[in-house]
Amino acid sequence: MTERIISWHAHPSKPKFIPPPGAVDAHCHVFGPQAQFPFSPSAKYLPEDAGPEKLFALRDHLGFSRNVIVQASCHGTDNRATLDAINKSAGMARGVAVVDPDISYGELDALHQGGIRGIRFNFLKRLVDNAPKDKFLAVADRLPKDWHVVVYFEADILAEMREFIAHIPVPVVVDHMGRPDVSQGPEGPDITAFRELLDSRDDIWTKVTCPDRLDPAGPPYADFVAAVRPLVEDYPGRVLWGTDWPHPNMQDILPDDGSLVDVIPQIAVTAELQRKLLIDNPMQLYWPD
Ligand code: 0GY
Repeated sequence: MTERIISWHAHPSKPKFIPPPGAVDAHCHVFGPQAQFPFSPSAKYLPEDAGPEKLFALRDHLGFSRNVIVQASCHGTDNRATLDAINKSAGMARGVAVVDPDISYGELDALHQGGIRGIRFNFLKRLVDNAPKDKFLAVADRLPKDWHVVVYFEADILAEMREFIAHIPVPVVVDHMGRPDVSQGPEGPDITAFRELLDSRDDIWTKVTCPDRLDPAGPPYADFVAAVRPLVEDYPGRVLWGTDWPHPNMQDILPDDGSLVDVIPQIAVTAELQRKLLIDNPMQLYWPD
């Protein structure tokens, strides 16, 4: 695998929606720079560099204040690129790491000092080779105070994820709502099953993210809006929003980040819902201290 892919728009539009001051982009990544932070030997895709300078320029262009940087699978369990970006953010970024389940307490503490506030368990077979649930639960038991677990899976395995999620001993954040088929509508089987998961504990949060991945019709992402707006209204204190920049693996349809931001007022239709989605909720999880 030698081709370096580019999955981000070179000139994203300026959104019409102006995020409230202090808004957090709570799901984004950095790639590299590879010369300093090489990709994992088991990476399933090899992107061009998309480092912190580009990320922070996008943050400013879109009108956001903070970022939550999620360790991308192409960097494996080497979190140095994520930590480097957090370190360069002047306190305006925090992160989610991917760790070897045998990680020591000392290494976890170092990640905490570096701005990490959670770890991610990725169950997508196209992204990772192994997802050992028993080892994941063991490491989730040893996390520093106020950390949480981010879980990434697709709707076809939601049923088998339920027991695992029930046993996670800290708050849980589900990436991209577990990737429902939004064309089924707000009462379709995927969203219904996902609501049942949210109802199974009061500390499961979710990212109402990735219209570009979930709604192939593209902007204005009508199916995504129809399915997700009721979720934001029914779980206003448990939703997060993010760009997903640099959109790993989206090289065939480069999402325009400005259009993604313009989805926000369609799924969070009042200023209060927008404040919760973009400020109160992510601040509670990532800047509790
Ligand atoms: C996302 C989605 C994807 C990739 C990763 O860590 C990753 O490589 O998260 C994907 O390909 O669906 O959240 O960025």
